[in-house]
Amino acid sequence: MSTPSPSDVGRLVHLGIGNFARAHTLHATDMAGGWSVVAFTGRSAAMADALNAQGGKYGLIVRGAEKDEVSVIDVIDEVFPASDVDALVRLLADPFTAVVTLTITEKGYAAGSDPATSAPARLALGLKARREAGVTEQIALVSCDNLTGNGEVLREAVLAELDEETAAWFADHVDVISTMVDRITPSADEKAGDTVREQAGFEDSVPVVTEPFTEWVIEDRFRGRRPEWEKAGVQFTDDIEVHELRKLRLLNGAHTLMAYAGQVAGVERVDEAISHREVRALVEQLWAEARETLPLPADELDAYTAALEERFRNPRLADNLLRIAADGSVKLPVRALPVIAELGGPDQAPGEVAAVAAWTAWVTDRVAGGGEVKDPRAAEIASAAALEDATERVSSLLALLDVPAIDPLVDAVLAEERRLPRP
Ligand code: CS2
Repeated sequence: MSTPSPSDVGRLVHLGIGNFARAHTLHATDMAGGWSVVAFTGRSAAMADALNAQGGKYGLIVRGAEKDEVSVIDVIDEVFPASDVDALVRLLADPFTAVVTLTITEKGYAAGSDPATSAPARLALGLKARREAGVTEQIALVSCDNLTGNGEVLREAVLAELDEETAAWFADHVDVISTMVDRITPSADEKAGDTVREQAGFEDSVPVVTEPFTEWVIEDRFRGRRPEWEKAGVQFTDDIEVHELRKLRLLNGAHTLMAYAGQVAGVERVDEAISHREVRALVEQLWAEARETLPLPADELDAYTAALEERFRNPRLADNLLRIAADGSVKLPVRALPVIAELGGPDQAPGEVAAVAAWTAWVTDRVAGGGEVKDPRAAEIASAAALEDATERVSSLLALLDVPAIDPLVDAVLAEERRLPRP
């Protein structure tokens, strides 16, 4: 095992260049210095044209409770649309490429075998080409998505697409790394472009707005080269799981609860949801339950939730609940259902059940009102949510969560649905 030396440089390829990656992963890579970065878009290819037209640069607005700090980040060399599979294969077959980071969202890991639409399938093609090119240097695949054991999930997804020979080569040549990522990054507001122009003199068609807080904890098992992310305050650890669980269950769990319960109660933004007396009480309840499953000292958890509350209250961030409400069918199984199961069932976890009930209630209201539910299972959600009989409706919705049935969950969800605050 070779420890990366500070003089090591290489190319980092990033998959999924949305707002979050530009606020977090690539910003940290910029601060680490020295590396070349090539990025691929998520589903929207338009981001490639927009960023290439401005030389890969973008404005980053760090929006504190009191003021904005604007900088122009110049770390990306080139952006390709996700559909350019040849470009990715070429880059992975090049020994200079040593790291691939991914922000492809939770649903990106279950996207099937078609390289045109599945990042794991594209990576499998790239790794095959790397083996065939005789590259001996290790490459690291680094997952930056909100999943427990995101490295393991990525490893499984890529291995499932690999031919036998490349699968055998994989163990010696590929590291798959889990990480915990955190920086709340809302959709940019309409004035963000003006803010970047006024404060940094840069004309930007795709600016990023983010919060001051940022955290990245990475599993410490690279055999090959990697950016010196320590320079950006990144923490390396031998025990990634506890960091992932803390963040997913406390931050993302509360986010999911607020996204649905907040909208059902008639508010639109995170700062409004956390200030809503009854929604906030539900968040406190969910936190109390999630904490029971986390092997961390009480004072550390107190400090963490207090800091979360302050972040959620940031009055200038304007984080829309609708952003967080997307993809509930893949978020709830990571954020809420494991806590219910670990605590021994719905009776032990009413706050977590409320998160699930807020989802079933919200999709039901939304479908009834003709609104869009953004979710990989949107069509099935729409038919389940329209069922007349409440028990059938809730059981059909829960069946979409792809987790083993928790027995009395349907009744518990129905009961919590009735208790949710309404306008
Ligand atoms: C949010 C996350 O979209 C969501 O579901 O919970 O994007 C959240 O803002 C980030 O994980 C914060 O680090």
